[in-house]
This record gives sequence, C-alpha cells and structure tokens, in this order.
Amino acid sequence: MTNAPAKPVNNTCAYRFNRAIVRSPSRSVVNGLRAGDGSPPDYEGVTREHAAYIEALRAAGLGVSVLGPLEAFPDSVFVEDPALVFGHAAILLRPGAASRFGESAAIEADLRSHFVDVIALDGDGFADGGDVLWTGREVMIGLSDRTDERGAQALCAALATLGLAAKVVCTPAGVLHFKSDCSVLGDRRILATRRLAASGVFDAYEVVLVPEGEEAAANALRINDRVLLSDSFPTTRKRLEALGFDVVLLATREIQKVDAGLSCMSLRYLHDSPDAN
Ligand code: CIR
Repeated sequence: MTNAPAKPVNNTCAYRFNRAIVRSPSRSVVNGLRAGDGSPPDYEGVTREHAAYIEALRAAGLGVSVLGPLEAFPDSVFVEDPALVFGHAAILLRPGAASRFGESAAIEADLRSHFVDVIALDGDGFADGGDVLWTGREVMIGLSDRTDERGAQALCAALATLGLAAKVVCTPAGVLHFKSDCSVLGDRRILATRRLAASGVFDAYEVVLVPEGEEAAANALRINDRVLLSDSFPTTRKRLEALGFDVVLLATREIQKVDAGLSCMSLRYLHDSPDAN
C-alpha cells in the first residue's frame, strides 16, 4: 500500500497522554495465546481486571474509547500489538502471530475515526506493537518471535515519514516482546530487567532495574504523574515509591495467564492535532 505524506510527530514526551483506546475482552480470551502450560484465564476475572484498568486510565486523566469485543480474535484485548499511535497519527502493524494477524484490519476503521494520518506497514514482514518502545527521543524496535527484520525495517520507514528516528534492537531470548522487559519511567529513565539492560540498549539512559524474580514488573505503565504496576510485584513497588513515584496497583492475576503486561491493553496518545477527532 502507498501511504500519503503524513505530518511529523512533534511530541517528545513518552508518558504524557490525554487519550487511550482499549478493547473489551472477548469471551474467547480464555483461548488466548500463552507460552506456558498454566491454566487458562477466567473470563469474568479478566473482565473485572480490565474494568479496573480502564478506571485507572481515567483516574490518570485520560479519555478512554472502549472498542467492542472481537470473538474471532482471542487476543484482541491486547490492542497495543496491531497498531502504534502518536498524537495525530497511527501505524497499522502486521502482528506476527497467525491468530492475531487479522487484528490490524479489524482496528483500522476505529483508528481512521481517531487519527488524521493512518499509515499501513509496507511489505511482508511482521511487527507487533509490544516490540516497540518510544522513549521520547527515539523509537526502539525489538526483534522477537513476533517482529522480524523485514517488519522492523518497514516500521523504521513508516516512522521516518512521521519524522521519528528508529533503531532495531534485540529482545532477550525467550521473552515474548521487547516491552515485556522494559517501560518508560521518565524523560531519560527506563525501567528494565537486568537481562535486557545487559545488552547495552539503554546505555544512554538511566536504568532502574526490576529485582530478580519480578521480571514481568518491567512492563509498568507511566501515565502523566503516576505509574501503573501489577500488584504481583511488591519489591518493584517499593523501589518505585522510593524514587518518588505515585504507584497505582492493578490486579493482573487472570490476564497474566495469557501473557499480558500493562502496556499491551491500551493505545495511549496525546491528542495534539486541532483537526483530529
Ligand atoms: C499474545 O501472546 O499475543 C497475547 N497472549 C499476549 C500479548 C501481550 N502483548 C504485549 O505484551 N504487548
């Protein structure tokens, strides 16, 4: 697909947002992809956790658009993976899991109603939003089982049309997504696992490490003046509070069973365009 020229992104803060898009879990979420051989999640439990997540986004100051559930796509509650959004622009990605590929087309109309520029990823590669970290200075695209070199290069090209510098980096072996192991805490501050930080990818940043045994805490969610964190990680909570963060704890017991983090359940953006809806 050929994309029309887009306006550059002028926002350089990766944690100031005023809007979010989420999708209600479908009943089929119990059949969502999961790496381990643990039990599937309970639908009612996922729904409760998702409702609390939406409330936390609203309490952080975001207007939240809630899209309807998609039964055909068990993992479609993880709305971060088929798209990438900035103030006025969205990029339709090419999810790397076969059962999730169609989620991109399924969200396209909603994105077109919210964003002036909607860019489709060119080529036949794959890229998941969970592998993409925007630090406010650059975009890091982690190669993983879901994001391949061709998808990453196509994404670099799409980001360039928005004036955003991107680089392709590695995800530690056995980790689902690049952002399973990191998140933005501040302008030059990243929360990360030791195994990811050891790659040197964040050498130009101040890194706050999550403790051994709490690796999944690295996928926290800084939104405006607070940090959303799973309630399963007490040591990370103390570490963040000691740094002065206002930490909001969220239950993730059920949604974690399908390998969820906190970032993957929303697309967040700063609505900065007078002609966007
Ligand atoms: C999957 O394997 O695709 C889903 N069960 C979990 C996706 C979580 N997404 C993310 O971390 N960005």
